[in-house]
Amino acid sequence: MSRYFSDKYDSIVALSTPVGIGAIGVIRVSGENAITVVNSIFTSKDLRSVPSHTLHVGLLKIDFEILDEVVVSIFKNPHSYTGEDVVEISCHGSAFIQSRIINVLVELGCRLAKPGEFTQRAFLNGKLDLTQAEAVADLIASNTNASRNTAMNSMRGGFKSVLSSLREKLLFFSSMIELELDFSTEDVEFVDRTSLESVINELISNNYKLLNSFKLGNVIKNGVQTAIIGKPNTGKSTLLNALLNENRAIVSDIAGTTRDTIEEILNIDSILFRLIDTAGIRDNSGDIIENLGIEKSLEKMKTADIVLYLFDINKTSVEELKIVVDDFTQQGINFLLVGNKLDISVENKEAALSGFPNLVLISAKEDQNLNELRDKLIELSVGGDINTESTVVTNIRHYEALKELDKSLKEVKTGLEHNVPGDLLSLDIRQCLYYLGLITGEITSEEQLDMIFSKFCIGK
Ligand SMILES: Nc1nc2c(ncn2[C@@H]2O[C@H](COP(=O)(O)OP(=O)(O)OP(=O)(O)O)[C@@H](O)[C@H]2O)c(=O)[nH]1
Ligand SMILES: [Mg+2]
Repeated sequence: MSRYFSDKYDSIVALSTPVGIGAIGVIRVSGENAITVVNSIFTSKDLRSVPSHTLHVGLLKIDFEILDEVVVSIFKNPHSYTGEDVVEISCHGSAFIQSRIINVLVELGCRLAKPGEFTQRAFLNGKLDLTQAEAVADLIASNTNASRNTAMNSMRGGFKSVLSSLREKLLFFSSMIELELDFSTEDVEFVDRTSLESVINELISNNYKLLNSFKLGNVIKNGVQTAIIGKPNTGKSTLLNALLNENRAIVSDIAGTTRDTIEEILNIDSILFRLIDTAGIRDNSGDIIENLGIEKSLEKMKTADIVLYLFDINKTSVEELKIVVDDFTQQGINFLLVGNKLDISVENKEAALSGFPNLVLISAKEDQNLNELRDKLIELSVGGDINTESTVVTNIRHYEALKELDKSLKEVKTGLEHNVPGDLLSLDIRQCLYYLGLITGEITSEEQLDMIFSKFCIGK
């Protein structure tokens, strides 16, 4: 039963640290009555009269039960994460204590927070726009320098400010058009069309940079599925081990050693490659298990972002490679040809193979040219440029809206070129502003917000 709240002003509570035993646990409470309700079980002083951004040590007690000795942090609205009154209780990290305190707070009228609800409230209270709120989840999920940097940049308003400068330019453009509309009866072209065109071109090119950054953004966020494919005994497992710098996969000179796929993560310059070692592909192996492995290899080949096609340079003819390249090209597979066993190569193969694109010759066993291979992997996945300092679009929702924005901007441009009346141009500009609003959350629906925030963890 609620002792303190009506539904409208409910206060939410959740454990913000991971569930389980730890040195300390942090329980977060946010809402109009957050301070009052914690105060009702805090025994050492009256939290309602302490200043914001202060810490207080004391016992939490309900009836005759001492719940724990805790440190309470007080943040008063609007200067808190959610924009509401927030209390963070740092308690001892016992799972029992944490859940007991939360249960008591719920008995006193708090409601258990939904995933991401603290951040959702921050958004609803105007503390963050949607790009910043989404970046909070990305920051929590970040696992490399690059993913940390891009998320941090967005969370601190980097993407927001790029979008607001686009928005300002659009508004400037639209005000020029409207000026022209106001004077339309006077039969003069009040606004110079060339300057309008230069503004719209600038907008298109700025947006294009954002769209272009998504290739990198996607790779930073999701990693790159990289399948090592080739005939048996070409050294696929040896290559996996060499890149990982550990003996992960069994290597032997028996063809058909690898039966099942093996997946491991390799970090090159902050990009995570999901390396997949596969069973060597050959016809009629006669072994059922090996054939199943080969089927899996073919499947991985089709779904991978990059296929490393490994071949033994001493046993592979140029004609054979040409067939492979044609086949990959036809299937639209992003591939890199990797000639292995350079250390025992008797003839100089480099000249013969020089006509092939995306080729690197290595020795997996003797660690020759593996850095060149790493560079090629980066080049193939992100075009070689990993600049996480500038704004990088990592979110598919943003990317889709930017694509629509691009279409609308181009419609404005075509309209200008065909001298369409200003009121029609205005409509297209409004459409552009709409797509910007979708990204930042100025235009959104409850369902969309629920969908976005449901991906967060509880307590954030
Ligand atoms: N000389 C030389 N031998 C290599 C090199 N790479 C792999 N080998 C040898 O080639 C043999 C096969 O290596 P694996 O890594 O097991 O080959 P694989 O492609 O995984 O073979 P399957 O799993 O059967 O498809 C082993 O004897 C390796 O030591 C290399 O760069 N140079
Ligand atoms: Mg193998």
